[in-house]
Amino acid sequence: MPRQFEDDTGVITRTLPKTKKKLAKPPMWKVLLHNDDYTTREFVVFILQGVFHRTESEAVAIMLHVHNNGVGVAGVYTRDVAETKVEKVKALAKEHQYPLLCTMEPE
Ligand code: TYC
Repeated sequence: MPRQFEDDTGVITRTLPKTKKKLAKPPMWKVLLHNDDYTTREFVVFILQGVFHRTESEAVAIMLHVHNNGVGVAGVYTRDVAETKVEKVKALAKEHQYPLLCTMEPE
């Protein structure tokens, strides 16, 4: 679009440049927790509260969903944040010697 034009009566019209371009929403990633037979329920709740900032009742509901269904979403984040969450869960699981598996996939 021209920024400035003159019509047949001599009136000059100017269009102000856009000051706020809309940005595309970033792709989002689901961070998944996987069930296993050895990680304690309490540890999974601790992870969901500490790493994913879930309330106690949200954490218990997600943990039970994973326990009953095999996998569940701990949270949805941009890729960098999701990667950091996965690394934190891995480090804590290793530190506490649990086999808890945490992965991420595009939403
Ligand atoms: N299945 C585990 C138990 O019965 C609990 C558990 C839930 C483990 C969720 C991992 O991601 C998990 N102790």
